[in-house]
Amino acid sequence: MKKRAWAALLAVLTAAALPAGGWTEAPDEAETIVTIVTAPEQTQAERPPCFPDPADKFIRLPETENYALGKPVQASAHNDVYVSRNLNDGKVETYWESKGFPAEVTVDLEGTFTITAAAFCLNPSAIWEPRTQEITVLASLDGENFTEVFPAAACAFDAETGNRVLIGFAPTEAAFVRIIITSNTAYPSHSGGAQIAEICIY
Ligand SMILES: [Ca+2]
Repeated sequence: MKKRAWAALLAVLTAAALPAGGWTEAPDEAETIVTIVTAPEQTQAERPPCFPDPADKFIRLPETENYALGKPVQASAHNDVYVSRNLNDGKVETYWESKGFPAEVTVDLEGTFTITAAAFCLNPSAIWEPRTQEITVLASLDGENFTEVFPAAACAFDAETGNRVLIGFAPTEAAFVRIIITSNTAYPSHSGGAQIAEICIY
């Protein structure tokens, strides 16, 4: 079929599909049957009691300022791509892994604060099996002389409780915090090391 014949046929079909006089606006009456439904303002997700939030079992972290977040960090050697900046980037999906033991991390708080607690987090995914890591916490005002505020202890990480460890200690003035980790039951081999996704200081 030639192009002119196609155009004529298309015009006939288009005219047949349109109502007489072409398209018209919807009648005003349509607006009168619209029902407006209002609902209470909901500002956050709500969960019925019959669906408990898995996070309810998580160890609660303080809501006060985390003095370590984004601050300069120095750490002993790391494995592969698990570098020290992963320690306080605010993401539990990124972690630091030391190259052997003892592993040491020092956070410069960039100011002097009265600290009372520290938290150590791993990814809460169950892929991260339960483990204990022996951790010591020390504090310093000058970055050279450190005092122990939490003596070495086996800290248990478990995805069931959020893979978090929260420790408290006597209020201490600190500008630097040092963490020493001497074992990790999930990675004890010669090439293994400490694993921490986030260090938080409160
Ligand atoms: Ca991280």
